[in-house]
Amino acid sequence: LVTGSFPLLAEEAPTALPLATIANEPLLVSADMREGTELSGTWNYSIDPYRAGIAGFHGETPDRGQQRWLDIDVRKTMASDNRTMFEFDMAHAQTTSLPGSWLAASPEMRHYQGVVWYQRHFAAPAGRKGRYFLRFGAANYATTAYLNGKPLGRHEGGFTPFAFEVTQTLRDGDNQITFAVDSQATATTVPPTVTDWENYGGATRGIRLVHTPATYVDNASVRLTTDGKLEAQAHLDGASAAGQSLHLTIAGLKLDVPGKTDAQGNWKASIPAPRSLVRWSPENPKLYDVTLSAGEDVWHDQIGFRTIERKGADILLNGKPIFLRGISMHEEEISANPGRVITPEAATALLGEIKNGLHGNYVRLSHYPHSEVMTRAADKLGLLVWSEVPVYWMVAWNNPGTLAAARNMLAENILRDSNRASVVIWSVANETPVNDDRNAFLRTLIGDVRRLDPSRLVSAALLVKREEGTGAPTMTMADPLANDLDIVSINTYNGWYTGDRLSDLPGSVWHVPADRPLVFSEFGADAKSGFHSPDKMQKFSEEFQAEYYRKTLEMAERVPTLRGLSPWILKDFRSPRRQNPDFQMGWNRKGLISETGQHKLAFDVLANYYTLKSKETP
Ligand code: GCB
Repeated sequence: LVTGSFPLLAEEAPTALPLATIANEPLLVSADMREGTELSGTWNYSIDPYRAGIAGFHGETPDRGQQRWLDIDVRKTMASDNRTMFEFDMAHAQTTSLPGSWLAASPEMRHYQGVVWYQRHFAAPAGRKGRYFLRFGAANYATTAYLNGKPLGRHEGGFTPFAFEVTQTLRDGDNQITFAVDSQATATTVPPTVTDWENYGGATRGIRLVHTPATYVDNASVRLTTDGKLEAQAHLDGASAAGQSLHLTIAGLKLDVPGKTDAQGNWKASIPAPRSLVRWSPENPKLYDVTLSAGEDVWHDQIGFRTIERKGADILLNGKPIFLRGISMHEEEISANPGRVITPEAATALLGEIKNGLHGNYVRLSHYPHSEVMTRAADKLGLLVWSEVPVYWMVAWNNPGTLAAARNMLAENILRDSNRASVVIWSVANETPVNDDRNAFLRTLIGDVRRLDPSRLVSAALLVKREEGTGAPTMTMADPLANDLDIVSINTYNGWYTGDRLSDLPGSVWHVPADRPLVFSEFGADAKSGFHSPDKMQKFSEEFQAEYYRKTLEMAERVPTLRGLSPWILKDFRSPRRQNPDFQMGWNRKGLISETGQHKLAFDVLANYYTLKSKETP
């Protein structure tokens, strides 16, 4: 299109590109089950620290020489036209492997935050028909994408999938994708600049060209309701979406439900669940093959059916009270590679430590939506999941753009995982300060969850008011948001960040709502794997961490409404905040497992506790 033609059209300026949100992007629910072209592998990349490819030196359209998305052979153009001026040459830039954070691409990239451009070529599938979508599993944080020199759009948010339709932009034979990812957090991004984890910039999850028929199932879900029905819904997109006949088939239940979409391409059905239905649970994570055939499209997923409710202070799974034996987890592999790529094998290994090592039934996926690979692994392995959006610490509560970004990532997460039986709790925030603006912001998110997914529970990790006593402190839930949540979740670090003696912890007094389940969503202490001290009171020793767990668990046992735990954290993780030169060196050491996979003493303390707990309640 633009080879040799100057100047660029105004609408090609990246800042003018449409922002992909759930209101306008293809949802492609269960896209990972569809056929497509894998675009993982080798990509060229080029850093752009001054964002010269995003805006020109006076803030307008980028300078000619910086337009990295152009479909041109720079060398040839320069050789044939000496008016051409190029500062870059993507085709000859260094290469890296995607998906993966650029922090691992080279030593120079280890601490880079800003814009990186990526480019690769691929051959269009032969005999194209139907529709094609370029889908990113996630790219952190803001992405601008181009195909064959044409702008596709932008996306904000580092942990949820997004897609652009490219049916018209694809061409026969060779195609060129270029995209820029800006990892720079600001005061208005979600999360903002200060977090307690590494900001892994880049395309950290898979990129695929997804193929569908001309009319396809864009969104579909099937779930079990508390009154014993299977509730199905679907939305078709395309020219023949309206009045389309379809069939929902669940072979394992001998179920074949015919239907027809309405004028908007929507379909809904509610049928009594067959008696033979085996409910999904951590003990028996039964998944059914579910198919929705609509016209030329066959939508497919593997779905478990279960119910989750709150009744007074109880959490009911399939109608029975349950205690959440869990742990929190960052999206970190058990290896020292900072690329942050989670493969199915890595996800199964990590969750296996919880399920088989700790005898757990639950994981808090903190502090952002983890890869769909992870929630699929949780479905298969049988672990309940808390999924969170990165509304973390200090967010720009007053900024409408910040709220819009948070709402969009929450909606993208809910839509992506609507068919995951494992996901039972949506969390809207972590450790945020109580004030009117924040309360309004979080209530909007809670309202979104209730509207988009009334079938699951909503929570947020809150802080409590602490009053010193003579021995143990008194802890009071004073956050008004507690009343808006199904589960009151509290992060507590008494005995680590406070001066409490560990022996005093069990005597702590907890004033928490009596009518709601309480979960200790975090507690923890750093320990450097292999650092031992005969004195249990030596911080950073494995002995201290183990004793801290013993005493905190004793404390937790005394809270009558306690229905779950997700201590901090499964595995040591990178955090620029943690620079103690003897013990941390850039790692938060609160893991029960070291970054190289060594179990610390506290691992067994928690495992023994959960073994006992599993005998009390399933
Ligand atoms: C917290 C945060 C978590 C931190 C942890 C810590 O309360 O929610 O993100 O990493 O404490 O280690 O201090």
